[in-house]
Order: sequence, then C-alpha cells, then structure tokens
Amino acid sequence: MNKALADSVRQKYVEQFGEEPLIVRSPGRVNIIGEHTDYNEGFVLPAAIDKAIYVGIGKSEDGKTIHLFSGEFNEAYQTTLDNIHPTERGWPNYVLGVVDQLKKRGYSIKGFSMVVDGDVPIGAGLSSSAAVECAVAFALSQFFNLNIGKRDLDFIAQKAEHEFAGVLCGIMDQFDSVFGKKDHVIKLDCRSIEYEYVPLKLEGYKILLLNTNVKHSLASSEYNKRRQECEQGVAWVKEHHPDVNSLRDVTKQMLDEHVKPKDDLVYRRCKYVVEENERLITGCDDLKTGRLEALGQKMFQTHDGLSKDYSVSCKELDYLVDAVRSEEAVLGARMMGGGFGGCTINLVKENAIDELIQKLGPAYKQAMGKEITAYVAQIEDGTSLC
Ligand code: GAF
Repeated sequence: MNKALADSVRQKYVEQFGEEPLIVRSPGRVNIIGEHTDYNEGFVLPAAIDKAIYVGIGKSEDGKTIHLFSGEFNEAYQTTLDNIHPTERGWPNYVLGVVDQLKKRGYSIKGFSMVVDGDVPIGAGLSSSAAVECAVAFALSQFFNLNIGKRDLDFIAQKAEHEFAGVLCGIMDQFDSVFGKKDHVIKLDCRSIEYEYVPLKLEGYKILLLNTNVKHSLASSEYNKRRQECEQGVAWVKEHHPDVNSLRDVTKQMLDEHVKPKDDLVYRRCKYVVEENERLITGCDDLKTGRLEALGQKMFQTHDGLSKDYSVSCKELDYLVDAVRSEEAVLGARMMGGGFGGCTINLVKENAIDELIQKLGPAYKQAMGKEITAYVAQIEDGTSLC
C-alpha cells in the first residue's frame, strides 16, 4: 500500500466533506503474456502492481446526492442517485457506471460522497479504468454492507466499462485488480473463470515498464473493432463446425480452410489470437520451470503478432521493443494492454536497469520526440481496505 497516497485521499476527503472516510485501494496491472485473448475466451497471465487507485467514501447529507471529487483532475462532479447516466466529463463515468450496475442488480444504496485519486498513469495500458471501477465497487459494497463476492465485483466493474465507457473489454483487468496476489501472476481461464496463482520467480530479473507517453484511447473504436473481427472469424468457422463458440475452440487449420479464403485481415486477427493462446500455455510452463529465456522469446513473438497481424501497436511501441531486442540484459519485451500507446513490458536483469534506461531515454527522445517514463513494477495484492 502507498500510505502517502491513502493519507492524501483521506485529507482531500476531509477537506471536501468534513468527515473521516473509509479508504479502499485497488491496483493497476501488468500482463506477462496473453494479450487480446480474454474476450476470445482464452487465457491471460496478469499480476497486480504497486500502482493503485485509492477511493475515500462516506455518506452524503441528504442520502440522495452523489458528490464526487477527482484528485487527478482536481474537479468535482455532483448528481443524484435517480439521475445516473454517462457524462461527457469522462472521469465520473467510471464511478457512475458502477452505481448504475448496482442499481440494475437491485442492490440498495443511498447517496454518498467520494474522493478518487491514485498513481496508475492514465492511458498507459496499466488498466487505470478497471482499478477505479473495482475500487468503487468494493468501496460501495463495504460502505453499504452489500456483501458482494469478488467475482461479482469483477462482473459489475466490467459491465460498467462496457456501458459507461463504451469499451467492450474482457475480464482480465477487473479480475486481476480484485484477485491480485503479492509476488504471483494469475493464470486465468477467461471462459470458465477458473484461475491459478503462479509464483513470479524472476531470478535476478525485474519487470520494467517503459511508458511511451503516447496516450491511447481504447474507446476510440479500434478495440471494439478487433472484437468484432474475431467474432466474424468465429462465425465463418461455425458454419462448418457448429460446436465452435469462440476462438478458444478454433485451430489454425480451421482458419486456413474457412477464414483465409474469405478475408485476409480477419484471418490475421484470428490467427494471432489462436497463436497467442498457445504461447500463453507454454509460456506459463516456462515461468513455472524457470525457463525465463524461452518466456522472453515468446514475449517478443507476441509483440510481433500484435504489431503485424493484430495491428494494435504504434511506432513508439515498436521502437522501444526493437531497441531492446539485442540487449543481453533483456529476456523479452512487448507492448502491453489494449495498444495504440501506453507501456512496453520488459524482463530486464536487475543490475542493468539503470544503464538501459540511460541509454534508451535519449535515443527514444531523438527518434520519437518524446520522453519515456520508466517504472520497475512490484507485484502486490488485489483490492483491499486501507
Ligand atoms: C484492455 C482490456 F480492458 C482487457 O480486457 C484486454 O482485452 C486488454 O486490453 C488486451 O489484452 O486492457
């Protein structure tokens, strides 16, 4: 937990609303391998990190009004419980979407006051939106004694993202934020929602995140378009194999026979997903058995698939991955998250991290005209009270 941030949220809450709040924390995430597989009923391998969203919650004076304050935007927003709809202001949607889901599911809540703040960089592919949604869902559950189970918190948060942010995301980010476990990754089967904690033993290596500082906008329709393209591929295969319901059930041979002749773009999207699921299964075994070099190579392959076949990379992400390919201290690297900007995830020898950043920073600035921001991610527990 970042005590300074929790204290600052408490202080902001007291300044705004005059009472002591309940404080909740919910983390952002990394994903070792398994990108754009979650909404295709595949596998993912994420972990919760030491960057998180903090929410302070308390009552509202009339029991009907919702008072929100964002530390990040230094901005207030107010509405009432019977007037919940998406707003063009942006940030309140991640709170209001959750309130809307609770109402639709018949949970009994009243008005409340809330401060939202944190250190998960926005638009960096570290899942700040899921962290807000999960923090808010858990805070409301705690404050109003709703007793919502962890899986339901995930589904509520995911649906909030669908309906109030317009991104038809999978379950990875919300699941990881809630279920994260210190020093472990989660191997999650996004079809059955069965999961396994796998110890993250990196033997002298660390997870280095390099933020391109290109802010992506997943909502910019490309994410939803990828989802549709995958669904189209499944529909074409299903005409010949009625038992197939998602890319999880599809083989490369099926794609070659039934999708390739119809549309090369849809074929490449689907092929990437089928290959990525295979990579995840063997990559997770690599992690379990300490074959870190093999895992690193798969991360590079994932990047190539995301860049060339799935087309969700950008020149800055490609630059940063290409720049470390021949570095001896780097086992693997790839773009992470939805894409079009944000961070690369790198497995880097601990004692070579500073030197690598010193080398990459100026080179990136010269080539791309932007700064990189580097973070070494620590793996932490999921959503909790502070
Ligand atoms: C975003 C989504 F929210 C996730 O569900 C997942 O699809 C990811 O992009 C890509 O793997 O973070």
